[in-house]
Amino acid sequence: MARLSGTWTLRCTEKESGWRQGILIAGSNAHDGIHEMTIGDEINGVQGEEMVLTPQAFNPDVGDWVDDLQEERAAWDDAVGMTVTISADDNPPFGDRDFNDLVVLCLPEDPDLQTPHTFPRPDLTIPEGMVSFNSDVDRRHRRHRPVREPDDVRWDRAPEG
Ligand SMILES: [Ca+2]
Ligand SMILES: [Ca+2]
Repeated sequence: MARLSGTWTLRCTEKESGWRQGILIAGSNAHDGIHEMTIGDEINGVQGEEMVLTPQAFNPDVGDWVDDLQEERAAWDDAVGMTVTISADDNPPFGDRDFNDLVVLCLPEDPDLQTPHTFPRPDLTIPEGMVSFNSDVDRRHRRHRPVREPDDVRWDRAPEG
């Protein structure tokens, strides 16, 4: 499951499975529940302070939605900002682990997550030896962390829209 805060667009970029696929949203202001998705589908304005996104597949034998096995990846895209990609393989533990049964790209709608100033970019001007390896790893981790800290002042800002 992916944990997100703020306002996001969810876009299905891959769906290669015989089973129906969807994303289960919890903790949102207005989008909780299962949303069936296929390639090209978009859900806009998914907003919440601590949302949990879980890819699911509709298992026809069970007649219900069941959790997929999933991988997630956070990345910085210079064009759109902070992105999170959820890749799912259905029918665990019997899946083929192709992780393309459902792929959902999460795109930020918050300006804070769209500017290079939100997360420190690598500063190549820092002289060698000034930064220890550990703090470098910490900073990289912080930069990609999709959930904001409660003590972050941005939490106090009123939600947009
Ligand atoms: Ca699969
Ligand atoms: Ca597949």
